[in-house]
Amino acid sequence: MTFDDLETDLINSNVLPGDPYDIPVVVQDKTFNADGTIFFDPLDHNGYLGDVFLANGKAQPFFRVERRKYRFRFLVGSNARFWELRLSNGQPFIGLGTDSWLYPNAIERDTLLLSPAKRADVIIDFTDAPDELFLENILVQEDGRGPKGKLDDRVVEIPGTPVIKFIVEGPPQPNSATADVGTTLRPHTPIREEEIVTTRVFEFERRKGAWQINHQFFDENLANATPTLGTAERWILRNEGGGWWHPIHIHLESHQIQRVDGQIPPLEDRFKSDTTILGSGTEAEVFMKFRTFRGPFVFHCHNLEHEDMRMMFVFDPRTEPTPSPQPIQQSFP
Ligand SMILES: [Cu+2]
Repeated sequence: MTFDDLETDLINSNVLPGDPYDIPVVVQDKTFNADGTIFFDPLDHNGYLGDVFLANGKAQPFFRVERRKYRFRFLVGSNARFWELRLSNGQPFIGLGTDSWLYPNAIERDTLLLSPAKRADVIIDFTDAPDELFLENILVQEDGRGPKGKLDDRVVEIPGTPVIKFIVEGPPQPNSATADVGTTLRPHTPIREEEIVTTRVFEFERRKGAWQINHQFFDENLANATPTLGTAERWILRNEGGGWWHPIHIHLESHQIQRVDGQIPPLEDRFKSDTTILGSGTEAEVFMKFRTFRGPFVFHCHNLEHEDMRMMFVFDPRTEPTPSPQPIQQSFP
């Protein structure tokens, strides 16, 4: 089957209110039964993978674009698949932000490495693009563990797996999207080392046929961590390995990645995010500041099957310094 056999318009039957040049896109992977219903095995706790890629719920979608800049807000809505998205002509993206936050300045991004729950806010400039190009995935993943590797992201002659076909039409258009690499966006205030009052270590691993943090399953009545409101903490997020990847999603606040396996992270990960990708055996050091609300809140692996099989912890910011763990003070809504 080719894109021409089964073309569906990405946008026209699926328009959200707003700017026609500011396009939300959810990418997912699904497996379908012969009758077109979605196949799902509730006993598979490793992580669901699909063999059909969807954008905004559509298989093999196309999107007609003018020769100008468009803003895309990508969200990964897959259960367990990781993606590295690129444009088939090798053209970079202009990165505006990640997860819910803008960067201090727009940056160039050759590819977008994304896990379940991660978002990428980018501009694609179609002004000089070929008449047809694809958004494609270059990660190779065969099971819920995580990607096995990737196609060479610099060799555009080896195509990735298409996600969206762009049909680029008409002459170059003037447009109001003035953002370019380097454009000032939103000031960034780093959390400083001197602000850190507590370090906590969280180890993510497969045990007893399910998924644990620090050798414990999720307990909704237990606050595993009780930070003090108004303070900042260092959290060490450690993946115990086995080939498993875990995207760690922390609610309530952004966190700021300091190091991944001792190294400064790539530029696109140095600011605010709420989901940090832990490759197998990887350790990330993040800073987080508890500015606003008492809990309880959760953090968890965003591989949905890992999360549902209890790889989740509770943190419950308190007004006074409190040793942890503690029983939670108020129940989840
Ligand atoms: Cu996981």
